[in-house]
Amino acid sequence: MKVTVIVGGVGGARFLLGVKAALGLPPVGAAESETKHQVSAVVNTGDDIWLHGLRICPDLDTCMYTLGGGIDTERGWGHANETWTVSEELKAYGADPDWFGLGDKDIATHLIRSRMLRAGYPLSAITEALCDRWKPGVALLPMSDDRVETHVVVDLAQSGERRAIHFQEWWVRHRAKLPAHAFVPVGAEEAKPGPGVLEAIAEADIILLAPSNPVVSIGSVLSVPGLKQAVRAASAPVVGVSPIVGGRPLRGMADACLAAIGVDSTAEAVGQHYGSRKDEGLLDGWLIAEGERADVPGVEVRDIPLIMSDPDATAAMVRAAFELAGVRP
Ligand code: FO1
Repeated sequence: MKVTVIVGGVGGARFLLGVKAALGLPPVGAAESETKHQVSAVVNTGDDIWLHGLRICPDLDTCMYTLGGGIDTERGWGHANETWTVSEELKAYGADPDWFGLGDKDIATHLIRSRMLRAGYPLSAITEALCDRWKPGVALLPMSDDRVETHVVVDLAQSGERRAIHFQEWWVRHRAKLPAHAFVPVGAEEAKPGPGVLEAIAEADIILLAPSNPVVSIGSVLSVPGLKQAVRAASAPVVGVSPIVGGRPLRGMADACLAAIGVDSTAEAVGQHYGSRKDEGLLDGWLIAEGERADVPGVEVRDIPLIMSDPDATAAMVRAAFELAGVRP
């Protein structure tokens, strides 16, 4: 069975562990024997940033480390057993910015990626090369090989002037506490879908929207021209998983992002935001948390336990999505 998942960072990576488990694949690492299942993840690259001369791709790296067994499970990003010597040295030099934590092991990934980018390799080929080591068991497809960076329009506290800052500065330096007026995927208009992305969507037996940030992750992926249309035109059923439980995101700050675009932090509001494929939207099915209700016209809604406490719990969510879509692995 071909499963294609639209994902962002931490939540998306955890969800992919469950997708693999639901298909009887080892959540971490690649399947030993031949498998009849193919999982493709279309990964958000709007969070990517150049820092200290290195290209950082948080969502791709979070998926790669999580599925390859190298993630720091506490933080949800970066390497396990990380050290911060280089970051401390950079701080000693007063090298800006000092608010983004770069672990020593993580820097090796960025050095390889930056060297290959400078040698002219596209991000998709670089990701494939990095995955040769990590063997995530999922095809990690950057949403685009072209540069798309999410910028956030905020009022700077001191002067009150309205400025666009990089998403990472808003997210990490300001902890998303600066009220955001808009999210702008800079470069999206000229971006083309990454290699394999349109095929993964067209050939899927089921398309899943991971419980990632609807605005800066799922929204960013679908800001690449042609991707939303591809999902809407796909023959596969499209099932989304709500990232909001009990009116709050389980992780991250999706509520701050949703507020900025005038969408309530409820499973119902996010489901309506994605919309039904029968209208102009994306969804055929929408999974929300047990006991909750959501009226999403034209979309079949089911409530199930949505806590991704471990790959098996997440696999139960994925199996519920398969059932809702009427597909069988
Ligand atoms: N998130 C933080 O809150 N603080 C950090 O210092 C930080 C560093 C970092 C380094 C590499 C990386 O791949 C991710 C990192 N993140 C950090 C997480 C990142 O900001 C978010 O995971 C995504 O951009 C949002 O999904």
